Amino acid sequence: MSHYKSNLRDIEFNLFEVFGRDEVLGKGLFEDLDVDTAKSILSEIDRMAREDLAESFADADRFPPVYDPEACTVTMPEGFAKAYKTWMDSEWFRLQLPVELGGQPAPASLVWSTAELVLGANPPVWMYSAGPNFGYIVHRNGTDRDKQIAKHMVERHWGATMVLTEPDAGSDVGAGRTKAYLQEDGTWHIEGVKRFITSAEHDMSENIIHLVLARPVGIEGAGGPGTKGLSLFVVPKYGFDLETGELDGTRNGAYVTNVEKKMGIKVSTTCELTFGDSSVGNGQPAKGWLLGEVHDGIAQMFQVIENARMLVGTKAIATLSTGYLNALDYAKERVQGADMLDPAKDAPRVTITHHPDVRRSLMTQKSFVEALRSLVIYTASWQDRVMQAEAAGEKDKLAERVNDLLLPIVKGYGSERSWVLLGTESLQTFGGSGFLQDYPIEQYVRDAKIDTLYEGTTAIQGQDLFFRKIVRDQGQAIAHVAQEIQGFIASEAGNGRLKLERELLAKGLEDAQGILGTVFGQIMSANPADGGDPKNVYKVGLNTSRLLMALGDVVCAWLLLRGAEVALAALSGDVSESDKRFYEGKVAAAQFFARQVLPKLSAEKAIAEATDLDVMDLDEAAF
Ligand code: ST9
Ligand code: FAD
Repeated sequence: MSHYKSNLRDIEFNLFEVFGRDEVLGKGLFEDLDVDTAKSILSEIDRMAREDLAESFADADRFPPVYDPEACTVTMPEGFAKAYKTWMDSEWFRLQLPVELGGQPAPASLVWSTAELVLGANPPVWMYSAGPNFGYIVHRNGTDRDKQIAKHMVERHWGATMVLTEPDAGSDVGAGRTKAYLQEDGTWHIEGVKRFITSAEHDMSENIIHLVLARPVGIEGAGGPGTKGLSLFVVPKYGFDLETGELDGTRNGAYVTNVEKKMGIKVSTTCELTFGDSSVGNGQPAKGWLLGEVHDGIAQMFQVIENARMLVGTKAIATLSTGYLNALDYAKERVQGADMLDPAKDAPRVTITHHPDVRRSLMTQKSFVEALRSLVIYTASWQDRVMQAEAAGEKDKLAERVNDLLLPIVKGYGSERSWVLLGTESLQTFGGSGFLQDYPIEQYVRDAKIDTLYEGTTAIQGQDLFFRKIVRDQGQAIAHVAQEIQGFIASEAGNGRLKLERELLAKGLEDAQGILGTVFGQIMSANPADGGDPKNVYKVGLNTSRLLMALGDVVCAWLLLRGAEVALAALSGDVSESDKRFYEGKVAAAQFFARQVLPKLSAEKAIAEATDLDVMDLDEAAF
């Protein structure tokens, strides 16, 4: 039986009942994709995820890829390679590609909904299969030569990687030392060692294209310090004919010189990647092309990173969802103890769903899962607007700003909540059995921990949210979202049934705004030009992760309550028995979240306000 338990009903509820995605389907950019087609795509990918992609999930964890250090190659486990082939052969990746690259553009909201299904069933399938989508980045930023390469990446199903990290350059990408030397024929030779590179070696595609950040040497106006001095290079594993894409029999000097042994997602290879070392492999240089022939590497790479941050948040949430549904099934079967109402020693034993603490735990899981799913699809709905505007040759500035604001919340807040709840609630529901490999939960916990780390740790997401998405944005996106939430609070949403929850939301919003105001105050008080103390910037650093989590809680509560409003309206009409249960569950989850999560924000606000510099002044030796 499949480990993966999906929730297609809730995905469709968000898409069509809450966020009205039928409005974008069947017209304009998406005219070839109507609602029925979208639903049949979801249904087919749901089936494939549960039946075909999920099958090798545990096996590939127990028997991970095998690295051969002599040949610098990796042999993938058979079952996983089969799942990967199934997914690539289905060519659903074309939903993310433009027509000129052989794609069938679909709204981001639909794409990320399908992503949840694949990422819940077997996350590395989605990650390894990103080659054609990397091709889109190469196409979008490229010269005619690069566009030709992009075409091969799509049509020949080549793998691809994003290559930023080095031993001394993790969060601090700008500390990277890998260099690029221009050759007479216009190509570049890359030299350096990159670390932790996902999918950099495997045997599932005939070629792998590495998108590498490196610092050009001896070029005026490029190669300076920090991230701005980095350029983006397209570096293939194997040489190929530019016209046809046929491999030309040459092996480029980019070799995987180690594959890490990890806590989770073991089937996803995490590689040390060595470029142009004469003592490695065939000793040949690592030849590459400068993407678009412009030195704009970090901005180009962030186009990949934005997609990957959405991916990581969606992966985390997908895992929490299947974790919760597995826990729920277990709780409905597991008989242990008597009902609290029946203290007799020989009282009948009941399933653990009868125990209040188990119910609290299950509802905590359900409400967060459904909130986070809503957050992903809400964010993606803004991406739909960005896509539509771009297709019309315009820019939807507001949609771009709001999407930018929400991305660190999807990634940072989504991964933190998911990883913690998987351990403290989903695994806990199983009791000791959750610790065993008989159930998928222990693997979920191990596999989900990475989501708070890669693509920018949670600390980096918090800083990105405050400094870039709020301060630099001059508060425009956050003001828009706050205004939407205010509108909901002031409405009659729920027709009396959500009155208390709207009050709680109002207080939660006020507290989150209070935290934001406090952090603003701290940054203002750090300006020496106004007589401030520069050290006060530490106070900001002590609170950006708190702000990230607080805004996440408020946005999630609001989205759940919007869902509850829709559910209450549906319940006032004729609904089937299963829909009745579904909608009642939506209302219950929203009320629970508003009542149990939002009141904690007052404490967070008080803590933010009381921030001092004690922890920064303490001698390191005292820690
Ligand atoms: C990794 C991979 O961890 C993990 C899993 C991979 C899974 C497989 C991959 C599959 C992906 C599929 C993708 C397919 C693609 C499909 C696409 C389809 C459309 N937003 O603030 P500054 C830029 S990989 C946008 O001064 P510092 C911007 O250009 C490793 N841009 O930063 C800016 O210039 P300006 C991940 C942003 O102090 C410039 O950077 N590693 C943003 O120099 C400089 O900005 C990390 O994530 C943004 N939010 O550097 C590193 N932020 O200001 C984490 C910056 O003029 N560290 N830019 O606009 C950070 O993010 C740091 O904050 C830092 C700081 C490096 C940016
Ligand atoms: P560090 O940057 O050393 O961080 C250590 C700790 O310090 C963290 O808690 C961090 O939050 C904190 N910290 C660091 N700087 C600051 C700061 N300025 N303010 C506050 N706190 C800070 N990279 C790629 O380029 N491509 C990949 O495909 C890829 N895949 C990966 C796959 C895996 C399995 C792993 C583990 C990593 C992968 N990475 C990849 C690298 C990943 O993006 C980095 O690990 C991550 O960005 C953090 O860098 P680091 O590990 O060096 O930690």
